[in-house]
Amino acid sequence: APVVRLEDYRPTDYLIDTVKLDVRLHPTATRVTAELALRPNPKGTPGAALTLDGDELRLVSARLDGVALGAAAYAVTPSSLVLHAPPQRPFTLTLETELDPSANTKLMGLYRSSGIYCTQCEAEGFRRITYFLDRPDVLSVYTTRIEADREEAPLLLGNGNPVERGEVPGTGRHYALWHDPFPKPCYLFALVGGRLDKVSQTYVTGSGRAVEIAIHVEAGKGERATYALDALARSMRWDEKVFGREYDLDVFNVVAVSDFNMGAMENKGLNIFNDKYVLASAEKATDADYANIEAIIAHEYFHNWTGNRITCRDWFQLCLKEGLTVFRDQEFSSDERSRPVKRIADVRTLRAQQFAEDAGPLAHPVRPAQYREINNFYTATVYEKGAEVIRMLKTLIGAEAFRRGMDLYFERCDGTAATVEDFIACFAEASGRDLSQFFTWYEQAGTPTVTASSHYDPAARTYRLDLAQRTPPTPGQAEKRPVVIPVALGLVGESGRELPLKAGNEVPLANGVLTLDGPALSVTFTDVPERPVPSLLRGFSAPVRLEMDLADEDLFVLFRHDRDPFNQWQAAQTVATRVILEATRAARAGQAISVDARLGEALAHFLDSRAEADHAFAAQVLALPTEADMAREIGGDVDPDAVFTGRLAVKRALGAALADRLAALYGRLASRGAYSPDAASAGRRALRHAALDLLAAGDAARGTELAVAQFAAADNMTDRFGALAVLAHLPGAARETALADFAGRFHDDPLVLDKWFALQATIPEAGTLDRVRELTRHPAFSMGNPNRVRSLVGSFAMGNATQFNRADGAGYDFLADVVIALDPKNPQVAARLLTAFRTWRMLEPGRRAKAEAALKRVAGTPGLSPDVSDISGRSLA
Ligand code: HT7
Ligand code: ZN
Repeated sequence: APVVRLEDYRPTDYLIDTVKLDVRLHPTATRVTAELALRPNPKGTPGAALTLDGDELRLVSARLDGVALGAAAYAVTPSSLVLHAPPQRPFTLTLETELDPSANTKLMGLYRSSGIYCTQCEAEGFRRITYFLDRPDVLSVYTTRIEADREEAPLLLGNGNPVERGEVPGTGRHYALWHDPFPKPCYLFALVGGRLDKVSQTYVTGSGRAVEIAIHVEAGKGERATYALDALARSMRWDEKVFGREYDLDVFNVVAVSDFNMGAMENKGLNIFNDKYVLASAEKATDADYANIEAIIAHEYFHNWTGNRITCRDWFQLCLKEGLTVFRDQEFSSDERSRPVKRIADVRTLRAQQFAEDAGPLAHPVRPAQYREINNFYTATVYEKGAEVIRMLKTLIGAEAFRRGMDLYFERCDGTAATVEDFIACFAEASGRDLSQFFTWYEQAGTPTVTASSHYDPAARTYRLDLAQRTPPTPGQAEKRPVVIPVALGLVGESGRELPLKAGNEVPLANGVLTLDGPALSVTFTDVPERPVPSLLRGFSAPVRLEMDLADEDLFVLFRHDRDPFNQWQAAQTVATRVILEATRAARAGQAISVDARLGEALAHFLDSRAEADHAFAAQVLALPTEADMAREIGGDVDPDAVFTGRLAVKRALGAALADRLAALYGRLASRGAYSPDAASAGRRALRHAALDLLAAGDAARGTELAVAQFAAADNMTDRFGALAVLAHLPGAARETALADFAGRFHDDPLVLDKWFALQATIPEAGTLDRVRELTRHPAFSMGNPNRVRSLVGSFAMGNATQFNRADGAGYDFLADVVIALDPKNPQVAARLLTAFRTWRMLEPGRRAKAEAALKRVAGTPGLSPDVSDISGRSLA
């Protein structure tokens, strides 16, 4: 595929003001008639040919202003339709195409999922339905007539508001007419046809408009959609309250389908979801599932303003809608649940996904300057780092100016296809600040490292803090500029009191936030009554790596006393990271591992004094850095077996040292009463699970006994699956019995079996690859379903460091085989699986060579999709 560059952006030569679609659904021969009202774009080239995009299309007929097009007037292939000399006035092009939704395994365009007709058009799926100017800066008003067999598809949904429905006499077919008054790009088009159950309610907006909100799910699963419906209503209220944004149509429909390439899609008035992010019940969904459902329902709903009403000019601006909408959904979940715990969870994800991406060959800026395959840019950098950039903006200009900037953006850009420049201009205006250097965050890839050192002068009562930043080179960007880094900070006395923050020299310090915008900055604080411990990057105020050689004892001070809960947690993590690093070094050197007892003592004190105050926070404290966290920390020449051994030794030592406390905590936190997914109850279960996990590491027999009992007695999936997850790390008959029991209980529920597939794929034992291969032949497994593939193969490749990175390279070969086999069917999912190699250069030489060979084998496969060829090519570059 050719490279597309941001600098080459040009407006289209034609505009499409209205689109009238007539879609006659049929399992294998769906007919689509598209009536496009076109006109020359005043910003385009007069007289230019009109080139419409297509993808695997078959044209049946083409008419211009009602007259069949002569053969000489146009050229058509499955991937384009060119009108050589279009009229230089408004005209109508009527195109008829025929599609086979049942044969659509790519799940882009119109396809069938368990008999339900549905669409996925972002990013470039609409061109698989009809020939079109398939780009986000072409905004049109859509009217859609959907026709189908009444028995097969009693429910027919489209974008916008319902206008009319009726029978097609004598055919057994019926139709529905939908009209969406808001001009939109074609990637937001959607339709659904099928036999579905619904849960619904009337939502009254702040200004008193009644909106029918509904969730449609496979027959018999309606009960499991009530949580999602409630989350939707809460999201709508929150957006009114916090961003002043009201919903704008008479109906809002959500449809859940079981075959879906990603999490969900924000089509105007008709969100389509992966059913994993809609369906929940106490018996079948975990607390984490509930939290994800709430977050994704909110995310897609919030797109109505950030993405739909204001869309992107081109796909380079993807972060304009995605980073901003992630920021909005993070804020929603923080308000609905616990802000510090949500922040810790988000930073864990950011580091695990985005920092990993930024440190390897797939690194790219939040706003990339070029791409070959846009589907490969729905990344942690665009989404998660994109959200961090907005968060920093808010920190830098303050909450009030941020809100004014958002209001201005909604007012000024509503109904347009905007750019990141348009967005930032609103905040520059609202705050009176020059944000030109801030813009570097959008253009420069890589994770900056901030180094900090300090000196306290007791006689002068001054404290000097020296900060410096540097960003390592990334592909195509050897030289890096300094970025604007808000460093939220505090000074903590040894006894834990917060010391005054008085900057003695001319430095950019406001509201406890220092702005580091050059390569280095020195600040001298005055009237500092005692030697302070610096608490830097409070709340993780910038997406950077912090290097500071604080003594362990200072970190314990922060862990105990910092008024910022994020930095309390961070301090404990930093100590744990050091302890695991040392254990890993010893393991690699073949030496005996000894574990510094002070970490256990600090955790013991924490369990005794504070664990009960906030269960969810305590669970985060007890969760050690992951193997992947450790690998990133080591940074190169990584031996995943040594990391695993070192980390496990630390976990065992902590489990043994804290055994009595953990057992007591585990007993105290036992479930009482019926399951409820609320944050406090989920926090209690999370801490209980963390206690059991650690306890089982220290004492396998006791852990097995407790986990087996919990598994058998559980009345909810969080407890049952939590017990099974602990058993998964304890080889033996009890584990296999529980796994078999679980499969038997939930044999008819694919979403629950996904948990079972995923768990087995992450067992850190030599037999796991064979187990995974065997599971690919399980009757419930299918390469055609993205959730199954991600659960089994994705969990193996992304969540099992020792077995994916087997020294013999068999893990890599397995993934390469799956990617090559899946690519012709579903390139998007295949390409995403292949990103499991994104950190291959950090491995020790033996594994690195094997990973490279597997990647080269993929890259050399004839007929690769643009998706996989792009990822394999960039990974090897
Ligand atoms: N805007 C959506 C991203 C998306 C997508 C969703 C489903 C299948 C294919 C897709 N391509 C891109 C989802 C979101 O971020 O809200
Ligand atoms: Zn999104």
